[in-house]
Amino acid sequence: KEQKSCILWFTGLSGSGKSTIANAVEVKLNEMGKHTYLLDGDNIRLGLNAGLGFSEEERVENIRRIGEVSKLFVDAGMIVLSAFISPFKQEREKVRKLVKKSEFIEVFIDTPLEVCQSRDPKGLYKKAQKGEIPNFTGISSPYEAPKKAEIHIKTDKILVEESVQIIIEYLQERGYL
Ligand code: GGZ
Repeated sequence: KEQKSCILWFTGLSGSGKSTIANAVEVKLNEMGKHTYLLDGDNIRLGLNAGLGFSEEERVENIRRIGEVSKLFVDAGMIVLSAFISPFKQEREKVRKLVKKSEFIEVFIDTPLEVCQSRDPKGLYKKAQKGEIPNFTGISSPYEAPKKAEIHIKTDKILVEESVQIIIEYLQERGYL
């Protein structure tokens, strides 16, 4: 294999910046000639997982399938970027155990709830607060923050480009790139 494959598993609240950062990391990796695949709500929740909602059971199944798909892409030699809230610690740990120890890199996009709420690009927090969206993460459904993520990014202190740099440097220092 020319490149060392792995899963960059982005976890964080809705509006935390997971997708934005994951997309920017992917652009950078592609510029470096690396083969990547990005899994997010757009290609998973609208396709493979269409029909799964946001109850605890459905989120567990959502993450289980995404974990299995991520593993397949790792087998195919890719650097996989998976960006989902993945609010439950136990489900993230199950995905971690699907692959070799060095192949799972948890990236905690740590943006305070208040910041996510003030951004509210799709108006979802506002709706959730009015009770119009049940089981909304951070409002009426829990988010279990990672305690020992490989990469912990506090987005309220840095720019997207700096977050990208932290992740790229992590990969370089450990021989993934
Ligand atoms: C959280 C919800 C919900 C509820 C719809 N709770 O900001 P977005 O819109 O684009 O990203 C959120 C996305 C979360 O899907 P995930 O597959 O990442 O969630 S999980 O890992 O928990 O299975 C949000 C939208 O879906 N959304 N309803 N109730 N986010």
